Amino acid sequence: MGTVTASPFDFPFARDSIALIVIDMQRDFIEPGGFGASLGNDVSLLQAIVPTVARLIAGFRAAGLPVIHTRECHLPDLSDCPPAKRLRGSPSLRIGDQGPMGRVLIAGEPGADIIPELAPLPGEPVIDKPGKGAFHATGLMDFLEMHGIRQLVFAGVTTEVCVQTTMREANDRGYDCLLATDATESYFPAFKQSAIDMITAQGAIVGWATTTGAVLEALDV
Ligand code: C5J
Repeated sequence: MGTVTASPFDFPFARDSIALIVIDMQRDFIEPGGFGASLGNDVSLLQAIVPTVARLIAGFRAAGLPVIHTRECHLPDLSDCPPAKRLRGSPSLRIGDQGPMGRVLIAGEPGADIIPELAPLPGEPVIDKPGKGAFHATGLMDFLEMHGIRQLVFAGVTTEVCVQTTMREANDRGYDCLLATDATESYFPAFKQSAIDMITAQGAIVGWATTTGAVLEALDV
């Protein structure tokens, strides 16, 4: 077992049971004209991490370690979208509405796709999730168990919503969680920092935080 330099203390790195999980790097959140932009967010903040996430993915692929992708999206008939999620507030576009990139957050529509720069390779799992957390109503846990994965490195968006929710779900299920802080982003920089602080407080109560460089160094690729 190696270590990754991390906060609040070094992360015990188990090469034979670690995977990268890339959360929701979808056109709807990252590109102008998508769902995130329609909510009034500045998507350029999220676009800035794309090269770093790409480096992290390349490192895991080069090391022969699993890369898992997630997408927040719903079935076309919206049967997996709680009305409480779809009908909340008065957004200009609701989930399922026709937007500039097809129906918003609907599986199979262009906006729900992972951005081309980070496209999954054939054979890499893509977990479609109706919630913020990637364990809720998905086959993620089965996949992890089947492949003996006990540790997850996290990247993706947004830090305080889908990334943090999934880290908390994973932590409660007994996984060691390591967040690559330069490979995750929020539309709200203060929320990103708060999420990192909450995750690492109290002796890594949810998990650890590190940099992409430190992860790549541990991978030795
Ligand atoms: C949000 C996400 N922010 N992927 N989704 O609604 O974080």
